[in-house]
Amino acid sequence: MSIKIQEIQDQALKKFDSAKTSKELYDFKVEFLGKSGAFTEIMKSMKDLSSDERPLFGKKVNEAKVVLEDAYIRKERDLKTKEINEKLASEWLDLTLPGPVQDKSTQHPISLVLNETVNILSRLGYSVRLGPLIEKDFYNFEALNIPKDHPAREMQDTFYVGENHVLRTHTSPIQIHTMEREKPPIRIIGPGAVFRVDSDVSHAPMFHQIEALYVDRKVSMADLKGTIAFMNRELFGSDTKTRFRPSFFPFTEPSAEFDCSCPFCSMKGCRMCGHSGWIELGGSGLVHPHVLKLSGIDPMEWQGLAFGFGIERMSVIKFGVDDIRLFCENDRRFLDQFPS
Ligand code: 2NM
Repeated sequence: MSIKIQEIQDQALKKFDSAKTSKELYDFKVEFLGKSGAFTEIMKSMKDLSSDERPLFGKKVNEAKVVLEDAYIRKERDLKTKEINEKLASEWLDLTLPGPVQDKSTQHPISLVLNETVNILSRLGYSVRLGPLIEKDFYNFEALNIPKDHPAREMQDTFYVGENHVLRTHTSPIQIHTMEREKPPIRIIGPGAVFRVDSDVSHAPMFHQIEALYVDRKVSMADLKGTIAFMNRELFGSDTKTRFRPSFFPFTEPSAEFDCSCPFCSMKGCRMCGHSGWIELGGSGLVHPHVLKLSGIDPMEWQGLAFGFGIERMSVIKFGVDDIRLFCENDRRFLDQFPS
């Protein structure tokens, strides 16, 4: 019987030794040491032995198993090492290759000008109010003293939404809503998208505006000029000059358009300023007493200043953009040139 054990052990050791892969080795292990392997079979023959032969037989089988387990572990370690070395020799990684490129995000030039203006005016006590894009005729025109026969009300200039509603043509309705809802003193900025039937190289049907409103006792043109001059210096540099030209708007009296000294040529005259040294920025004025009254504010007690400008135009001036269509095309070659 012990000869049989020795035979199986030798056979197993020979097979283990001949294994070329760890998979093959494992299959041989199962063949001898597995549940229905050679040793399990031989253990079954124990029942044919006499009771004094059995302990010795059991001992021999266990010894043979230990020898094989040990041989298996050593052979497996050799094969695994060999396999890893072969893999290392045949495969390689180029650790000098660049990693995957992470797209960097940037702020849209409209957001940059909007955020900067909000930051500047917030230091003067202004806070932001928003409003709907679709407005009643009353808030977009009537409350702003724009008469029924005013050309801005024509279908050719304004997008109508049914009989009594329009896509807002300016952000002034935000100021009207605020004056109706809040008590003076009021110091607010209304930024947002506005819509006009207009489309050519320098006009888009949707663009963005910022309008500011300050209602308090004894607000004057001096406050208006100081506020706008400060904003322009902060936006374009401390040596920027501001100029006011008399103008007309139905919702302000008096009204003035405002310019800044040309930041491109320091007023020497260039293509950007049409060789005048000045660049037109926006409109302004003292809120018309009739507009205050319509919004529930007593013009004998309170006065208001208001001003507004187009954000695209401000962005064109600040960044030297030469085509306003770039603002809504989402071309990364354009957008990537702005800071994040
Ligand atoms: C401008 C120019 C001048 C303005 C007036 C008002 C309101 F509602 F208070 F009357 N909001 N915005 C205003 C005045 C806007 O933008 C070119």
